Amino acid sequence: MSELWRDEYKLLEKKLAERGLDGKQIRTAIKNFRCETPSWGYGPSGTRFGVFAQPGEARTVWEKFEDAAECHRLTKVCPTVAVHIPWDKCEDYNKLKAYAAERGVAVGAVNPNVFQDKAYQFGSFGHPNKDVRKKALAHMQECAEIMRATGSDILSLWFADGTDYPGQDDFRARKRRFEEDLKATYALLPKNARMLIEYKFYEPAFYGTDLPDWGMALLMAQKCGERAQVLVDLGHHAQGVNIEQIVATLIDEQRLGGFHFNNRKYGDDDLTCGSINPYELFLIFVELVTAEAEPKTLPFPIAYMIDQSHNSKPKLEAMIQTVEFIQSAQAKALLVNRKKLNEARAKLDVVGAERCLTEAFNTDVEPLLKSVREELGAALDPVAAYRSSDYHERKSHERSGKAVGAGLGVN
Ligand code: PSV
Ligand code: MN
Repeated sequence: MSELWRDEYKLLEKKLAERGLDGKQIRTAIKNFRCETPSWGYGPSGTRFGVFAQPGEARTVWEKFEDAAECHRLTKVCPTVAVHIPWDKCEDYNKLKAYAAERGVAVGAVNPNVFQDKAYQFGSFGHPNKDVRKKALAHMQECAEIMRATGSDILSLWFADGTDYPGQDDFRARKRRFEEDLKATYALLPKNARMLIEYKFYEPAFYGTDLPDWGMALLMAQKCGERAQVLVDLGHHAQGVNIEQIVATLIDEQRLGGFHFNNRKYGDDDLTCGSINPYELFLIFVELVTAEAEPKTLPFPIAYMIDQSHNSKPKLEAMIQTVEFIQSAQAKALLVNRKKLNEARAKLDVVGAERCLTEAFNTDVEPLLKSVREELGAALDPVAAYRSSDYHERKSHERSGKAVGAGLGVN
């Protein structure tokens, strides 16, 4: 790789000093940023219309962790892996913990799955039948035990519950069932663990989703306790919704628990984060880095997680590319001169305030990221390093045969 970026970095350092920004602080924030990758982003997935297996894709939970470890080896910022149960069900979770540790990673958030089993056709916690709710709660208990065995401190909840037609069920009764079962789940959490509640406005329910928006997720979190927080999945909003404002509101209420990064154009598309609307991602990060720079604003660290599963891009390559996009948005957000921004706001200088943002967004942060990656011992250009390695080819040879377990769109 050409060394030109070093000169570019020196120039950028000068530019930052000129803008009155603290380069050291910015580097530290980039260096400390960590992002969890999802096991389901490495395994088989598909659309409603079909599943097209990719050569070399992970077939088992062990292989998913192998790929996640490769992502971490190249980026050095993805040390944890979210698991989805039962997709990643295994006989011995202590063994999984040790296997992960040997490869330099660890189990991150545990995601219960109360949407795929036939019993959940009409819901889980929202189901009118007590036995189905009991079954869902028993699964929560199983997940809490997996958390204990693996050392995970996040239970990440998403429910497919809802109704398809007007009149199908009683909204208030469903809300009360959810409240009761979420409280019961909260009581199952291991000590010091958190419970994140994810919302989604539609799909698979087409009329009324039980946890459709941040308001409902927040309400439920507040009813459960301070270790219950909201999870924002970037693909779970209607067109045009101001996600950065939601993020700011949740931060202010001390209930922003974590993120599921991805991007959407139409529905819950699970596209590469930042590939469709990088400016929106940047604006979200402006809220995040501002809060992170303030003491005592966040009761718990924000859990940054990716929730993507690629069908057209090679999975591991797409994951590494995603991490790069996210780091770029964070770095740009860190370049906003917040002092100048606050002054412009106080003077009602609308253009001046916006220019503080665009100046940062338009800065080329690649040299800065390369310099931090060098310090972290990561590949300077992780995607390029992966593409020129023989990892994909090797795995394609090793991994022939059918996947074990299920994944997105795969039953
Ligand atoms: C649902 O669309 C979701 O975003 C939830 O986070 C699930 O856990 C994940 O996708 C995988 O189905
Ligand atoms: Mn999600």
